[in-house]
Amino acid sequence: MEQTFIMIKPDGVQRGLVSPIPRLYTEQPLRACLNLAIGFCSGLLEPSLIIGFVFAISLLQIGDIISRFEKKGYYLKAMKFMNVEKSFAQQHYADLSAQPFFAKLVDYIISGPVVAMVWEGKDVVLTGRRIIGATRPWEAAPGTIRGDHAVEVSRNVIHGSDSVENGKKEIALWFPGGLAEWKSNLHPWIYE
Ligand code: DAT
Ligand code: MG
Repeated sequence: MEQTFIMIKPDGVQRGLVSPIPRLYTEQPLRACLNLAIGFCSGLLEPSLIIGFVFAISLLQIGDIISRFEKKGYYLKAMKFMNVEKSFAQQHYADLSAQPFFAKLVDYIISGPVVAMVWEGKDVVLTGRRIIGATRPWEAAPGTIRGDHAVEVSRNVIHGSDSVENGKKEIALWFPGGLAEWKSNLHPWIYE
């Protein structure tokens, strides 16, 4: 199965497209209240349940961007939340070093933390690019991440490898320690 490198860029992080709990409260207030009530009642019976409960809802609501890949049927193989050094950003975007926007692009990528991930699945490189949408957000179809969440090409929320070959290079660069070994129990329900 194919693997791709996906990165939520600093604007995606700052705009809360990753963070789970605030979205639950702003978009599904009734469900959030119900969850809180259940959590409170269980906490009365057993205080340690409150902590387990908060942890459980944060796992259930794993964020808009991440859940698009997960719902599609792809498997998370690695994820880290990190700040990037300038030289590292230059290395990641080395293919674009001759472009006039290169310096600006590098400054933007190091302007705040990013979420770096590896996703695995059938045709995940190409399909991942389709989920992300066109580079220029005004050309990205509604329903894609950039189509739904971005306006400017220089603030387009997310990166995805553009070929299997580049995916391998990017995964090696960002996750030199290797990936998680696991197989989802849903696998036979998603893949033939
Ligand atoms: P993609 O991220 O869709 O693979 P790319 O590899 O051509 O696109 O460019 C990398 C990033 O560089 C892109 O996501 C946003 C930025 N970028 C591309 N074209 C740009 C432009 N004309 N002005 C400013 N930033 C640009
Ligand atoms: Mg690219």
